[in-house]
Amino acid sequence: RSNLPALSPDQVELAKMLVETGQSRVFEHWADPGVDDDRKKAFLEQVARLDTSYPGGLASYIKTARELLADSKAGKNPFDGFTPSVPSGEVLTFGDDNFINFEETGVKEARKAAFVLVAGGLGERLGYNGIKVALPAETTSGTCYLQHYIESVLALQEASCRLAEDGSGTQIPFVIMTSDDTHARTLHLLESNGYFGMQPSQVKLLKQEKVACLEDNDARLALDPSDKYKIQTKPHGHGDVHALLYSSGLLNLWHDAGMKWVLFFQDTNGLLFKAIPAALGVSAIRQFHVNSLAVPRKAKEAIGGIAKLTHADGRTMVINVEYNQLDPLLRATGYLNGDVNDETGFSPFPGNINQLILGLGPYIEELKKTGGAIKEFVNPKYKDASKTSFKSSTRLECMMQDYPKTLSPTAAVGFTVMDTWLAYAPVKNNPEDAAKVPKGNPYHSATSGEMAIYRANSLILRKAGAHVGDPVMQVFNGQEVEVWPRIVWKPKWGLTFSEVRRKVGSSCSVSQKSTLLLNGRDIFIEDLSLDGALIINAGEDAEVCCDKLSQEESSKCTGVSRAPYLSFPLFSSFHARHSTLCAFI
Ligand code: UGB
Repeated sequence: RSNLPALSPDQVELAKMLVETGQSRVFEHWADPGVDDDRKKAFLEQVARLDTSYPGGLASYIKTARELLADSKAGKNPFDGFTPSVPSGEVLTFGDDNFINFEETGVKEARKAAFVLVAGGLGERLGYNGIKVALPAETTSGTCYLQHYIESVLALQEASCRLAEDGSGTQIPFVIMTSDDTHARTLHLLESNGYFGMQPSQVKLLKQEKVACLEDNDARLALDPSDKYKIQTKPHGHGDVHALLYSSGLLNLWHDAGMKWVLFFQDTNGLLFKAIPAALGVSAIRQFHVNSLAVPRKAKEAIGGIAKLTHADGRTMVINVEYNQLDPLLRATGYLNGDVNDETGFSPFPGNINQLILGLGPYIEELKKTGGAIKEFVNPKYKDASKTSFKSSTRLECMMQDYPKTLSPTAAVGFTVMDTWLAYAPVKNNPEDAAKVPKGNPYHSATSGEMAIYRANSLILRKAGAHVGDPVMQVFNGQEVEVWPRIVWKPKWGLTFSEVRRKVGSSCSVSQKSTLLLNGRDIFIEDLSLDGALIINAGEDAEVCCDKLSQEESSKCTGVSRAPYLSFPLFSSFHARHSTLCAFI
């Protein structure tokens, strides 16, 4: 105590708490009274931040850490007593009547939804120093992830409000969870780009705090190796999003404004919004409290499996089981072959892609009980089999998809399976590591993420009736990928399959080596034969029609200024061979 500078009563309480929770060692090296007082105060300020940003405070963090570290040392199976089975969910086939029906419902519901992007991670595996949402999702248009997400939400907003029976408008709330690593750069990206067309008041940034690192099985706090007056901290995981949303007060505001859904999504999935309308429709029609988006999963593939777990005492939950835990769990519970494909060629447990849709009302009720705290885990890297010391400090972590773990068994927890090509192409791995991925497994790199967008757009156009050339195989950055025509459109052009089908005639063709960029809402492609590059930029009020208008019709249309409508008679015989046509309206 004699080493402490003059402290406020709160700081005294915090210092006492540290001593009482077995953390006296953090004071041991402190300089004599009167020396380093500013640094000592800064230390206690950091402790105060760590205390207030964790549900239950730092004492609760240390207590939980001791329990989890003891379980980890004892090798306790977190699923002890549970037997897995395949839960029921909705399996969708892109473009069929069922899918279109869910999409229509989803678009109607979108005006009652809030979107939450978790973007606190730096993406160390990607080997990129900047924020991942600033990366281009594809290099044809150069649109970055954040712009794409915002434009997708705005397109949903516009389409949803058009369908609103009472004709009312709305602004879909858009929340971004940041961290110290990403906050300033995310804000800068938004501000320097006019929030990509969104009203700044629509966007809220919630910054997650890191948590204290632990140096041993007694959960003693680790000091920063470069500063003895600082506790070392590390990210706590995307599960923080629930506590942050709860404490922000936003959930109640949304509820009072008539919102019904909250959608959570990750930082680099350029396909996701192709799956969102139908998945939201599933939530609405099936009244799911929790709906996880999933894709067919190959047995042993490195994504978690969604499983129903039934405990010997009767408890049940539908939850993501990480891939490294699923196989041992199956083997331990009577599935002798563990995680294997069934007759469909896929694991019966759908693969979690970590995009969640929660019903707002039940979500608020649950968070009132938990404060948004999510069941944590610890993953210490031990020095040896005695498990008595760590190679480096560890910390508690939590995952947003573990939210259902505390729900009552009566909660409606389901999932929606979509084709992988439509819904999932994350960018997580650097080119070197991606090149080492065994053949046939997904690379999850910037290369594969970009190619997946062209593939999805090509397949959607095909389904809409257009003739799209077959892909060729090419190697980029050591990764062999399918290269489809570089077809890209703005979300407002083709938000749903019905929308795309309405705007594309069946006699269009696009060759494999072509590039087609549709940048505008009302662009209609009736009779286009493209073997080259075509970029159409159409302003808000412009309508562009690429078809076989007669000379007489087109002369009537061209230049009408009241409702700007421009047609290109040129397209009646338009074949762009190895050339580029840019039409700016
Ligand atoms: N994130 C945060 O916002 N804060 C954090 O503290 C950490 C991350 P990763 P991960 O897509 O297939 C998840 O690192 O955690 C954000 C699921 O857990 O890309 O390895 C971060 O910015 C896993 O079940 O992924 O694995 C990013 O947006 C599986 O679904 C997001 O959280 C896997 O994703 C995910 O962070 C997947």
